Amino acid sequence: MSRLLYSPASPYSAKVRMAAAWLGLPIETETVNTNDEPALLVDSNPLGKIPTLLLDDGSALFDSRAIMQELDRMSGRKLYPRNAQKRMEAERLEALADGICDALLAQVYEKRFRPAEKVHQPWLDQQARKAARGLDWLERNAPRVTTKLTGGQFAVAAMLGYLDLRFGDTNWRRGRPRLKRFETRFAAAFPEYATLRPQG
Ligand SMILES: N[C@@H](CCC(=O)N[C@@H](CS)C(=O)NCC(=O)O)C(=O)O
Repeated sequence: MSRLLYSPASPYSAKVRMAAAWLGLPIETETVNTNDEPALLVDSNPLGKIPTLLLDDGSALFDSRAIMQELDRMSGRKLYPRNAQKRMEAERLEALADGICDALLAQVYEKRFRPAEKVHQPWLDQQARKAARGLDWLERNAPRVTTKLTGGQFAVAAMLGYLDLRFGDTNWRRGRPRLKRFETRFAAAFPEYATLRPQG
């Protein structure tokens, strides 16, 4: 059985775990600490990043978007729309949500891994602007939640969960009612969100 290396706080991992659960795919999961650079992880993924999916044939797949495409194939194409235009929109939504995560993580890592006197505030501010612009774009183009969830929606939900986990003080819901509504409707359509969203 495939095995997913992940961490509970990781938004990219949460996206993949939620999608796998939604599709009912039998995938084992194992937590890893990327800072320890465990052999299990770095021998499979030279980048030492999660999520990494260990496949039955002994090979490994990364990153999260490549894994999502594999989940789509494993499920008989149930994770992304078949219609070309809608599929492109779902993939763009995922890219944007992941990109917002990149900007959020850059801020977390800047503070976590650099000595306090070397933290560069203009860099933090630039990353925060990227995230804010991304959220504003999502507010203007909030995804509609129907009975068919897509990879893009799992990505947005995982990113919002990460915002709550690490940036709760920014009050991202203020002024973004459509994004807040997406969150509520997504949580109703996929109750496992409560347990699979990024956790500290
Ligand atoms: N583009 C990658 C990003 C993965 C990523 O940056 N994951 C973080 C955890 S949320 C990580 O592994 N960080 C450890 C590191 O960068 O060394 C993806 O979509 O999977």
